[in-house]
Amino acid sequence: MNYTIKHDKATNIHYVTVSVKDHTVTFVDFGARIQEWIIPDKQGKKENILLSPDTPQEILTDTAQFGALVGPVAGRIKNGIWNHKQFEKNNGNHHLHGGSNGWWHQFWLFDVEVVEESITVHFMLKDTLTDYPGPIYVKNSYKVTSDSIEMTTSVHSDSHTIVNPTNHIYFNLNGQAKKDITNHMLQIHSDKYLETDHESIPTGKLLEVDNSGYDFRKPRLLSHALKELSHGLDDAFLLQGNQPQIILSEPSNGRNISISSDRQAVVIFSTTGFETNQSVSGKKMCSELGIAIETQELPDIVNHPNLGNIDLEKQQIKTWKTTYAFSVI
Ligand code: G6D
Repeated sequence: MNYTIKHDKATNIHYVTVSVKDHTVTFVDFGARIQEWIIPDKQGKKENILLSPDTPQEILTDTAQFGALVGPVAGRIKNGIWNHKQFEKNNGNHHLHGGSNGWWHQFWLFDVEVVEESITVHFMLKDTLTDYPGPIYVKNSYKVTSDSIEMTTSVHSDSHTIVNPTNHIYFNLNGQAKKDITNHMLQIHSDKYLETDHESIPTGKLLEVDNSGYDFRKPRLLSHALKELSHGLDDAFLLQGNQPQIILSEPSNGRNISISSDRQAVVIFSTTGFETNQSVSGKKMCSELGIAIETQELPDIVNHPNLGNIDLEKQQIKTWKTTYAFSVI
């Protein structure tokens, strides 16, 4: 069990690499990112299972939030308006992922805590750069155990504001993004998904997954599922209590990720048709090279209060936990 810290002078980015038993995780202070996660396959071959921007400069200029802690509010806010306040319209006519100065695009402070069986990297941010009422104080901790990353996010503010963070982690269990994700199996314990319009804005209606292409209650091969869903997946599923709620696997190499969360929902983004100039894990980003799994409260919930709320009252503390566990079967 050990950790190292590397500093890239040109970008001022710090890489914190933590090794515990059979896996190694690298975090980055710009965006409080899970940058790389190296796990074995059933032959014992250790490879990176995330989409990871290849250079510090690519992290600095990233616009797809690879592995980043997104906030104050992940997802879209229709027309960027909340409580008569106009947020930045950085996605057409709407506000997305906390805006261009969101938490994913800020340098966080960090420290490392070593205890007998685990190493935790704590990231801390006092957010004064987004135009949300605040400042918002956020602590995002990643506890690396023998077989998991336990992410705990805690927020408070001296003002009444809104917060709905997520980690925008993109998986590719083939390792080093050597193939696309259509050979993966996906299971989601969810009976309902959120209807959206042509601009990916929620209508506020929760639809039954039963008899639809959104039914992942039993494990499904993504090559089949993504053929049924012509635009791929960029959708929020209401999570049930039984944990783990989301299981992603690559049967031929035995890699399996189970995700357990106390969050209300998960957004699954299959990156179908998502082409950017970015190079990730040694490849140019292309359609279905990775799958993002983003636990959070339902998107655009400020416009659908019947579905819940993401208000953070003055001096209120909110804390959430999502655990990413790996196994080899
Ligand atoms: C696209 O609609 C998708 C988002 O869900 C995703 O987070 C982003 O690309 C990176 O806007």
